Amino acid sequence: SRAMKLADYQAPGFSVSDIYLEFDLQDEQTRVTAISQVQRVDSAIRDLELDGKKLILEGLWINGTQTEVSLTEQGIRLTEVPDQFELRIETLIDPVNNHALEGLYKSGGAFCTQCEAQGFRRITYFLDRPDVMARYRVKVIADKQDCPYLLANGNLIDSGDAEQGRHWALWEDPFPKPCYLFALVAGDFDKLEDQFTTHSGRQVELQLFVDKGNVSRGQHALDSLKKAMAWDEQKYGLEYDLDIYMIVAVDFFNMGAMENKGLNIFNSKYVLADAASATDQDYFNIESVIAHEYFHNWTGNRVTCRDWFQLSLKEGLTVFRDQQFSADMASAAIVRINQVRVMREHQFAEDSGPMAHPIRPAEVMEMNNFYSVTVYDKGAEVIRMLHTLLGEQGFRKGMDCYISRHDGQAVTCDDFVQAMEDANQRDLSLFRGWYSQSGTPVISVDCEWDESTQQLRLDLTQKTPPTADQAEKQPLHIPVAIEVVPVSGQGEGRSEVLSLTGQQQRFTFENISAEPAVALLTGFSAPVKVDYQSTPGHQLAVILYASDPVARWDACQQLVSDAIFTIAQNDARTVPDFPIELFAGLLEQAQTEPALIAEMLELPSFETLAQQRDRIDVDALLGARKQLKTLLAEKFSAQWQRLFIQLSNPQYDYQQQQVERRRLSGVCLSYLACTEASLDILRQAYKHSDNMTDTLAVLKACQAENLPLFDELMQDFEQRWHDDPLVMDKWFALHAGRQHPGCLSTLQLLMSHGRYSINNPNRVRSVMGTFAFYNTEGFHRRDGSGYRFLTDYLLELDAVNPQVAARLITPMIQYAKLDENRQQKIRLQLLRLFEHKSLSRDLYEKVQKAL
Ligand code: B3K
Ligand code: ZN
Repeated sequence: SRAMKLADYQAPGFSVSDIYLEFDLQDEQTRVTAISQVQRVDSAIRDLELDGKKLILEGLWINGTQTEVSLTEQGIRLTEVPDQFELRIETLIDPVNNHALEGLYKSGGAFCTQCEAQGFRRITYFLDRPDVMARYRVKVIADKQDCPYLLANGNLIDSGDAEQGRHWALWEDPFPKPCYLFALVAGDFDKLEDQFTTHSGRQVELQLFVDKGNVSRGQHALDSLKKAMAWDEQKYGLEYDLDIYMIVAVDFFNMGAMENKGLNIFNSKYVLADAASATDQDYFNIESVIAHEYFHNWTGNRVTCRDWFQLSLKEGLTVFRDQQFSADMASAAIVRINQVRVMREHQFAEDSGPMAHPIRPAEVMEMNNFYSVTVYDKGAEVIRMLHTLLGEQGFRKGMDCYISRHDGQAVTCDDFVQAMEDANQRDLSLFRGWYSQSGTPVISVDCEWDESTQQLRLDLTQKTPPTADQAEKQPLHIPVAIEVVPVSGQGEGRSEVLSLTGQQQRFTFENISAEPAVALLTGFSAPVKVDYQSTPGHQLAVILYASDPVARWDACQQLVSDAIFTIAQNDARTVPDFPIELFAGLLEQAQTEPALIAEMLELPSFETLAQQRDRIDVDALLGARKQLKTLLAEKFSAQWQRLFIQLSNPQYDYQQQQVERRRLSGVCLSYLACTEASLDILRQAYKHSDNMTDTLAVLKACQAENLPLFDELMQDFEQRWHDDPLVMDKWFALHAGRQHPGCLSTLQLLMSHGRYSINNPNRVRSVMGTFAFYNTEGFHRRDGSGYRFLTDYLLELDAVNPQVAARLITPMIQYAKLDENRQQKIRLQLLRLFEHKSLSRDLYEKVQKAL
């Protein structure tokens, strides 16, 4: 398998204006008839090559004449075709045995599809590339009893009965689209219905399809959809464009959801919620994913990607839009803090590992490997920087220009930046480097305040370390937001966005009369690391007096990180004093800003800490973090207890103030669990909880501290929830994440549990995903048994579902920061995979890069 290169892009030689698809749905043998109207657009290209995978070709006709084809590596070739013709293709496919969950497959009793990025070629032979856009008419035929609902993109135009207890429906989507946005669903569901009237008065039917018996868990998703529709009109002037919007929740799904035109298909995890079974975080995620897929209707569907290297064109932009939406719906500061965590824990790690790539990759072997935290989340950060540089209004002007200029087209990231430039008359040529350069820039800061001249001088230097894919790096245009606050807390602070464009640059501030503390990168204004030796005193001033909540949280994290590293290095019993003073202050104020203070009281995760050093000592770092946690728990045990009691809520409601209190109360519990006297509190909290958020907080606290109570409560939990797969995922994850000597045998047990199935990605992620990503101690066992365990499993999983397997390997390829012994143990396992005969392209690409 070879890599594809962005530089080799060629426009298609043929276009397809219209396609008619007919599906005769049967479990193991579905017949697909595809009739396309094909036109040659490049007279130099004589043969038509079509993509196809795992298809049985039953027949192919050009203008009604049956024609022979030759097979290619990718599909088929039709030689010397006419300039314009009707192409009819009949294929057979096998949905029931399709466990890769790409193309047409069965989820439980329902037929459904997933075509992005290249799944359509598993349905019929076609030009499976996003710059070929056609109008679709789709006829779905299936058994009436098994599949009362027959759905596809667009509007229903006809339906009727067929022989042998079957029936059919005919759908038409008026908007030309790439085949990755095609979708079909046939099955039996419960349906929730609602309506939305757009700004210009269009009446839209909203339909949400869920598994039978789940109606009461669908309301939040439907409400979220209406909020998203209203928000996009108000914020960007973008309205929905069809008469119907359907969302179907399925249990077997590789990712979160899919934005198919007019027919979104969702992982049920991002649809179903009620107080008893879903956490506040679940409610939040549902709202954000529902919005994300809805926002794709404009940023992705109406304006789509020319080729898959441009994926961030739609994903970075749509993630940015869903972040803006979430910030408006909930607490902006907390939403931002969590996004910063994602960047630091996962994206920085990707940048420093073997899969490093720019947000617009230049080379791809398996496209599914590039639905990455870089393309998505760093992509969103790049859009955010544009927003920062152009301002709210300038950004909106650029968006208006982008949408009106490219509606109905398949375009590039460059087209997007060009629209931003043109609408604002700004030169963004240096900024464009963010699209082609991978890696995390490091900004070093040299800062001096001169009392006599009242000047503050900042020297900023940027340097991007080489990455696996790129040795040479250029300076970038980096917006560095800063806030200067007086250390004494007396007097005014100052906020500004500095534009760092050179490798080194000096900024001078006049009239700084009192000693200042400087907060750098406020709001996380760029996806970079900052190297700045501040003092605990200055960090404290930022925590106390800065106006930017993200900067306050960040200073707090930095102060605590420094303490953890000090403990780890000294291997010492001595803990520096400053975190203790800090916590005393935070605990006192906790009630005034519960949400922010909860985030501040949360110790930086192991993953975040790991990204701050070139080499890490896993054991020392885990030990130090634990030591600090226990110390803070004991020192303030009375405060944690008092606060926890004060925070109890009346009956559960997913409402901001309650969410914030529950979050803080969960943090209290996590400290309380480290103290001896807490057993009764934990037990009572579990017993009296009326919602999943509080219940899970108890279980997590017991798990983290390995309390015997954990097993007792988990048994009770299993008894209550064993019939509910989404809740059982939480149970699986709690077991799989528990750090204890027997954790590998626990994993074995979990995987032989009656509710586990290797065919269901949610189950796999909750057990093996949690283990590999978050059970640091177990996964990184010195003897390498954690790595071997994951590898054994990957070999099995890869044959079933390569996409999910390739996600799970992530923690094992990011080994550069580990000690030599662990690195060697990992390489041994990677070699095992590499030598495996039938390794998927997905895993092959990652393993080969990691070795
Ligand atoms: N566009 C889909 C992701 C498709 C992933 C294919 N492997 C969901 C989303 O980002 O909205
Ligand atoms: Zn998306």
